[in-house]
Amino acid sequence: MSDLRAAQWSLKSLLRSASAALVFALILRCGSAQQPLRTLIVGVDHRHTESLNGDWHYLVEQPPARELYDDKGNVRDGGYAQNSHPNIKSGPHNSEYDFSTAPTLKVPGDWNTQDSTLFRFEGVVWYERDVPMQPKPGTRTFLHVGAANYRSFVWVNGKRICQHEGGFTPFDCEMTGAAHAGLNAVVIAVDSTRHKDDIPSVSYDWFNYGGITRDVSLVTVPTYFIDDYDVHLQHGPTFSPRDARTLTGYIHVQDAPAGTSVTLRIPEAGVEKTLTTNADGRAEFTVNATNLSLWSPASPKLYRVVLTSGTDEVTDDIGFRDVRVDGTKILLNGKAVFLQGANVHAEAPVRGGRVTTDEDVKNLFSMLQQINANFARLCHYPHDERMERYADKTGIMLWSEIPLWQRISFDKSDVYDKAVIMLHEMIRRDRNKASVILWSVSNETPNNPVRTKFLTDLANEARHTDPTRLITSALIGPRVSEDQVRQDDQLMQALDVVGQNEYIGWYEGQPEDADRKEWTFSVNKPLIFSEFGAEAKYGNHGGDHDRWTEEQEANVLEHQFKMMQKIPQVRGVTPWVLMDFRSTTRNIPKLQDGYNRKGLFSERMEKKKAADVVRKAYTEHSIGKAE
Ligand code: GCB
Repeated sequence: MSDLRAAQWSLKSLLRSASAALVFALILRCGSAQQPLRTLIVGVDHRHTESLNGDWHYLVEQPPARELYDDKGNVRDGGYAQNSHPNIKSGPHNSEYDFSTAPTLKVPGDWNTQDSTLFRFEGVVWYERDVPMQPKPGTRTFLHVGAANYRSFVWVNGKRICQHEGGFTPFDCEMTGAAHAGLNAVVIAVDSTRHKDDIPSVSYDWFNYGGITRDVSLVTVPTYFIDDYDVHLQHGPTFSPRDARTLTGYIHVQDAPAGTSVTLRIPEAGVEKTLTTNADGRAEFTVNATNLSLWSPASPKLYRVVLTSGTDEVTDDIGFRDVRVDGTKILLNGKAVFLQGANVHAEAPVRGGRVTTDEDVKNLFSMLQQINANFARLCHYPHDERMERYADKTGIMLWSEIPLWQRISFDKSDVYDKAVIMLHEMIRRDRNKASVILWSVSNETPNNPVRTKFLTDLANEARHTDPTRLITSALIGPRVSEDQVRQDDQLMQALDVVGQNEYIGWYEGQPEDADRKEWTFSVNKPLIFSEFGAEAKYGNHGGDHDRWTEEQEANVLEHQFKMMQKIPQVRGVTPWVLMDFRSTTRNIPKLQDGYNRKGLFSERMEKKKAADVVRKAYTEHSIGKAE
């Protein structure tokens, strides 16, 4: 890390300690109350659901948010959660708020880009919607929230039904006992306040978009229903494409008694099998498929998979493929691949704000296509499921990451538990997506024994939860001031693929310095240069060494690629970053104006010179070899 970066880091630490005092009360308030999430329905976007997207009434509460938290920090069930209405004409007023006449926000959507007074707001926003329902006997209804940042609390008709922590993974709250025929008041309080022991912690280089940022729906299912499943190509100790015909995995039927029947059908692969659940509601299977076409970027074949249990049926579109490492090679279906991609933040091109629509996703992928990418690192948190679906269909390989960014409270066991929950939620949602080949446990964490133990355990947990994918992390350091750069971070021992971030030519030294660097790694594993780049304002031109110009950004990337060509174990590159994105820490007027400008494209999708450098290198496959 350069001195500048080190200074940035310590400045951030300072600010953090200052804000720590401010947030201390809030930590006390929220820190211990979270319940681990039990239900998470997989494949909701492929189920028959009733969308609750659209207008929700909202009320804003600035910290300390006494409607949501009492003075001891406990969540209150009185107040706004009760959705009472003021008795305006006759008085006395029994309440002084009224959701029914309050303005509305669009769901899904961050609040910051919908109401200009909330642009920098971090605190609590209360959402309310009257939901008509006709519950039928023998059915259960869940409120599915694709993601809400960061803490969410849900009431139905005044009864609290669940809460969730984490801004980027889905949760499902059972409404069955609380809902009735007719209109039901659904109130969701979302708190985007940052705390030290959150994941991410208080400081990060992206915009803290608050609110219900992903789709919301009602999922109605029978008493026993399929909540989770995993259908994948058998992952044995060796792989041969000729023998790749065995599919294996499990189907889980929530609350089912042992012996409940479940059917798995994949008509195009000639699979039809009836299974029975064990005492945990789980039915494991291993079946042979006929004429299986494996998923790959060249042929992103997806199979229609139909799961049935009683009257519950789920269909999904799943690709089958094998990914593993062999020495320093990454093998997809037994063939060595070189990953050429870019880092992608979940920010909507042109209109700004969080990605919420198919159009946003298409726009992001269109920029990946322009640089000829076969890969993307979805940083720094799980993205909208639409991204994985799109990548599945179009054959882009993905890296998916939990929001464990730089410094978090590695010394606290409850923070570890939280990281495990986030990891499980990410894997559970996306384990059936062929495009996802890498799970990342973290980004740029300080190299010390406490963090190494934390992340080694987390990497092992990821591997245990999903032994069919590769585990990675983006490392930072060592110092690159010398020409000999030796990376010997012990965390690499726990990874299948090493991610290396560095910013030679931007945070450290000149672009040409990269030419002289000789990297060695203490492990013989595949390496992805997971971040490198420089800032440039679109349309700002000058010489190759004029900072903030498109020319300088392009120059940095050219020298980076030269450096990487000399490192035999490089198996992938993802420049930082596909598109300029909002960050509250980037405040140089006229150049940044609140944006991190390291994009290959501007936030309006305007192509910078750097994008052409990347496209050329990817088209010529000149950066590295697959083997
Ligand atoms: C990094 C971080 C990334 C930042 C980037 C930058 O190392 O991983 O989140 O946005 O650098 O631009 O400084």
